Amino acid sequence: MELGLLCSQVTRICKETGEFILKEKNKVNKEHIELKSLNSLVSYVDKNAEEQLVSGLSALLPEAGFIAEEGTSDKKGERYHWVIDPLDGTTNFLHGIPVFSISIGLMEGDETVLGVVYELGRKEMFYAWKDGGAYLNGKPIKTSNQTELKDCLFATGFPYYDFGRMQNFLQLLMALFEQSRGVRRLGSAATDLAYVACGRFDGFFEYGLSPWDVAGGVVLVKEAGGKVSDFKGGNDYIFGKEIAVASQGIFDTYLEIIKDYMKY
Ligand code: 2AM
Ligand code: CA
Repeated sequence: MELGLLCSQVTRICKETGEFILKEKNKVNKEHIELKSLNSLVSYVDKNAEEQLVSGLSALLPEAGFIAEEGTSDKKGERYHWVIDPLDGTTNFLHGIPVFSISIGLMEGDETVLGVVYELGRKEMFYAWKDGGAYLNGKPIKTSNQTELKDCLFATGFPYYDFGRMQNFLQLLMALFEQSRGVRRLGSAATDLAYVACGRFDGFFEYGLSPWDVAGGVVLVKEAGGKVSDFKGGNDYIFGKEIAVASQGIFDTYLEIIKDYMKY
């Protein structure tokens, strides 16, 4: 399969759905908000956007299955699966905060081979495919070349349902506050990963995430030269609900700190 060509078709589909989401931004109001589970908001915008994406992607690669946040399709594929978050950063979207993305990953077996993150607040299209490099709006991107923690800016997401590990998480944050340039919390994991890929952030970590929050972004980070793992240093970061990514030059030091505080 020609992944580069497929990737450009996926970005076209994302652009169309992105226009729909942005058009609805000014219409959606508190009455449209539904609660899926504790703190987990959704509206008709997420659902309609996902239907559009599933229909566009089905036409591109009919044999592929889906793992999609809003459950539009749970079709099983033999070899390929699209992993879709139609709106990553829904809470931002519904509160009028401008960081939210469409995130799409393609898995071939256990491997993520194509990723697109379209950040709608700034209309930035990030995309990458296996062995093809990573790009932002047509230009190649690379992770940062930092080698010292004190020069690094990190991103994370705050726990919103699994509060059992909160003390470890807060102590990890305190250690990073002291040793780095700072920590940001944008509210969209897909965007955080894209920002690591283009060198704006030097690293990102979060626990409690779902496959659709990270599948697209990890391809960006890897193809931009960064490293990706779970908190133990293993490969269970798509379905394992724990992810740590960073530029090559600081990854090992950074992962040791995460392991230390998260007790691995
Ligand atoms: P979502 O907007 O698609 O739900 C931010 O920490 C990351 O966690 C986002 O990728 C967000 O994806 C996900 N997330 C899911 N539910 C969340 C919630 N209730 N609050 C904050 N983030 C949530
Ligand atoms: Ca979502």
